[in-house]
Amino acid sequence: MRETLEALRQSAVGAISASGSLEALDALRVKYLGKKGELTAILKMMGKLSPEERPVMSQLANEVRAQVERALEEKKAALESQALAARLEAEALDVTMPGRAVTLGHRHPMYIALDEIKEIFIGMGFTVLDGPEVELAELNFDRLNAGEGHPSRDWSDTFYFDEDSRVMLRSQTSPMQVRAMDSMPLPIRIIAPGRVYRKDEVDATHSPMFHQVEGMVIDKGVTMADLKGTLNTLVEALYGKGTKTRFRPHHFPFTEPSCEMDVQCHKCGGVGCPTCKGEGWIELLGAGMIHPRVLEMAGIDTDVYSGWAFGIGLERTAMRRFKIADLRLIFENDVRFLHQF
Ligand code: 2NL
Repeated sequence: MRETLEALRQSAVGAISASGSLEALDALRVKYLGKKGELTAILKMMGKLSPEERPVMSQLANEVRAQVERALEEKKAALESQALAARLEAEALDVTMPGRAVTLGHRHPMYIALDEIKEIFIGMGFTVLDGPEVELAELNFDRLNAGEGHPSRDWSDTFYFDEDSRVMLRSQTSPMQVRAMDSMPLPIRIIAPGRVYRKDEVDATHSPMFHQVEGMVIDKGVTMADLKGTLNTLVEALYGKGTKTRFRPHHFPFTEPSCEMDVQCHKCGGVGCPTCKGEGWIELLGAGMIHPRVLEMAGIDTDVYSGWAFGIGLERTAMRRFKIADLRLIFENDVRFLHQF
């Protein structure tokens, strides 16, 4: 039995020191010390020994067990520290490596231009309204004094949803202003920016979808002088103090009197150049005193209240501001184009 125990000690210690993984090590523990292991098998034969031999062999067996256990523990500790070292190596972080640049997005040039206009009007006490792009023709046309038969209602100009021409994509943001007249207490100072739709062929200056900002003031004693003062303030904020404007008579169904406002050409100072097509002036927006019939349809007493309104196309403003030659660039959203702003 002594030989068997010595042989076990040798083979166990050898196998343990040669093992290369924690799994293999655990298998060795089971093989030598487990319930069905080799040492247990030897211990079971102790009963067959003489009373003199038994304590001697027991002591030897205990020694062998203790030595194998120690070998197992030491090897386990060695394998674990090896694994930790390998992991630390693999997960090493080089804090001196140059960083990877993050590409940041930014606002679309159209919305840079819109935000600027919004800020100017918010500064003058206006509220910004948002509303539906799918509208009732009643709000888009009838309530704006463009009744049945008005040319702007034509099927060739408007995106209708139904045969009876009752539901449509709004052709201007004015229906929002009608909703405001119906729902807000007077006085009213609002702007209504947003997308509008007209059946136009796409070219360098036209798109079936574009953006507009309309604005409106209704209060007691509001006159054309308020309109001019407010729009001059807008122009000076956009193009600099002292920028000259000019108001020309015009016609819109929803305003009376109506006008268009030009700004003096920033390039040539009014002399005439390619930017202003030799005119010295650049058309910026349409405006006017709200037609009494439009106010009356909203139940507003025209003996007490009056108001003015305007509409400005955003694309044209942004194109001028960022020197964009073709409207299509604004909607194509090629990032190489957009990143220039
Ligand atoms: C243009 C002209 C304009 C309005 C829009 C308006 C709205 C209501 C009542 C009266 Cl609710 N007027 N809006 C007034 C004058 C001109 O737009 O050339 N837009 C690009």
